[in-house]
Amino acid sequence: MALAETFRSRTGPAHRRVTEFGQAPAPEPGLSDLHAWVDAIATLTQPDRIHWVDGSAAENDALLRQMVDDGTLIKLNPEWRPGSYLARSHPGDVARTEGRTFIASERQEDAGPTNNWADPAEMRDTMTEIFAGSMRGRTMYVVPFSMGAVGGPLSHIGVQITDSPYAVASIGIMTRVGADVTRKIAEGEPWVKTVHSVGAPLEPGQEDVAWPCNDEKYIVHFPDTLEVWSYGSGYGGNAILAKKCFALRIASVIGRDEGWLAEHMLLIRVIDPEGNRYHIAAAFPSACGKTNLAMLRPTIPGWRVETLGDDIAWLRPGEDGRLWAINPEAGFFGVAPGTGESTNVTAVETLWGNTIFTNVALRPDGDVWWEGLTDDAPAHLTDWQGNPWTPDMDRPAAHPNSRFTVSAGQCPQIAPDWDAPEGVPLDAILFGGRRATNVPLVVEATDWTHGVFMGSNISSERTAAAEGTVGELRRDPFAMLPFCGYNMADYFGHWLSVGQKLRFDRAPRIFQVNWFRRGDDGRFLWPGFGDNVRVIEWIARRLRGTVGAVDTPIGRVPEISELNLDGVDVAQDDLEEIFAVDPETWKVEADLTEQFYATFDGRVPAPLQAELAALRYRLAEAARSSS
Ligand code: GTP
Ligand code: SPV
Ligand code: MN
Repeated sequence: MALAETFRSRTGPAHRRVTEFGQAPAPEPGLSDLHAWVDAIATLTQPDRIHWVDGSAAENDALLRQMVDDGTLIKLNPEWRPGSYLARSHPGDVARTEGRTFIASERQEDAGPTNNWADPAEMRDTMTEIFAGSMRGRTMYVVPFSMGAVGGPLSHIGVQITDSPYAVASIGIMTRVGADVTRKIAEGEPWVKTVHSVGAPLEPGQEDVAWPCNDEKYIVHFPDTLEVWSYGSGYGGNAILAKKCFALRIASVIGRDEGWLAEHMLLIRVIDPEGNRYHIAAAFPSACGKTNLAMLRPTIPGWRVETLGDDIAWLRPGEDGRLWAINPEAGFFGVAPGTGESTNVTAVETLWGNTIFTNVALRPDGDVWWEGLTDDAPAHLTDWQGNPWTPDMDRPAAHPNSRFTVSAGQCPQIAPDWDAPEGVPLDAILFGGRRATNVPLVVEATDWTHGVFMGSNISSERTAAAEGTVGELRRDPFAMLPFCGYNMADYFGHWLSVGQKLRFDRAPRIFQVNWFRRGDDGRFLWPGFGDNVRVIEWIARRLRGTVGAVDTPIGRVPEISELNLDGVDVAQDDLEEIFAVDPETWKVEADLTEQFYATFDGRVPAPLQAELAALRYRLAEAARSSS
């Protein structure tokens, strides 16, 4: 007997009761797969109730009210933060769990050495086992969602089943949820199945906790059948399955097969004083500045940035030979600490209300606070775990990976057409990371292949966005290390092949940036944030062909005198250090690249191996001419 049947016979059919809102859609023929799948998951997980989410405001209000009553959310003082809530997670459920994230592809080599592979048949049995009865005592929500405007040419739809009302409210902000998606399913549009349980069934009479979760966690992707199963965590990227699990890991596989790219990128439109528009996408690892660049307030007068997206972009070659991009999300799930008036005033304004905060500190007046929101901490706070906190304590009041969840439409500089189904044509792509040494402020790639080589070499110091040692340097190619749903070497090859579909004079130009270089004394050498527009300005002039560049072994950098530094104070010594390219330390980088490429057993595309050889040659030449 198959495992699923075993559980069915052991537990009996699910007890159904539909709540006030969550009526199931009428059983029309186009929805029979959906109904059958929901039935099967309910039979397996044994929820007390099934609620079909319609995405209405009334439903959302009821859900939020219920979560306040249950103690999952704290309602913030509406005088300061209308329509806003604070969630405090379990202390062990605060970030993505990369060690518990699996790619269950038929063939292990399709997952590659950078992913945790699992045998799909075995993993399916494991999922059947742990999900059996996992929703007992809880409501099972069925959430139809669209990534990208519903019906758009680059959009994709899916359904998430979850027993977490917090996840439902978050999905409602981060995606487009509602009956129009169910309509698309009924019309026969393909959709992705995603299943989520916090893994904390309730026995009759057992009291619930504010943040149910399970010590045992599984974030599992089945790329061959386009499914996600997530167990044990209520945290963002582990629980909002439309985001990292679907829009990156599963979508990267769909993109590989269909000729497009699913990327961990922000998306902006930059407008110069003459009104010229530039569309830029940028891939930085988690907690390395995407939201900040997406909401940049330029410090050069006359320049403007319009926000299109802050975390994920889907890129597709157009018939015009350009690379078109959409932001498939509908909200921001952003890092709170470091977000303040002096760093990201746009985010601060975006968060005026209608926001769900997770793991930030609570002020006595019922508003929120986190490190970096203001220069000085309030005298008394309740910290992210609910304990009294004063500034003399040597632990932060907000968790370093505390987050806000808010609709994109609330951003004061959101592009008026951010929702346009066809997206925008890209002019430039930036790759970046958090590098205290070696990597200059900006380097331009000589062509697409060199740019792909750059992307494949991104490394970054680890942040609090995932479990692991903060500060440790690791390779994070294209900022996709935790998010690529297939073999990373094949993904490099896919980037090369997408480049071949673009007209060479219309392909976006590729740059590497690093806002995080530090001096010997440990301070950041570059002011960053709004001043990053000075780098964007140079990039824009490069795109127009109105400024030259200096060749270095690793690519083209600005002549320091060509950088617009009016109104900002950066010492000449610091500038020189920001752009320094030391052939000796870069030889070490090249060695690391070689070691990294070697982990792929000969699968790294030959053009990238050739780029590595060419880099070594240029470094040797530079070392010879300087000695
Ligand atoms: P994810 O949501 O995890 O993908 O993160 P993200 O890439 O959107 O990072 P985010 O913009 O939230 O920034 C993370 C941290 O980096 C925040 O604490 C920021 O204050 C800090 N940061 C962002 N931009 C800069 C910069 O230009 N310079 C410096 N020094 N810090 C920055
Ligand atoms: C990231 O870690 O890159 C995030 C947050 O954007 S999460 O959605 O949790 O992945
Ligand atoms: Mn991210």
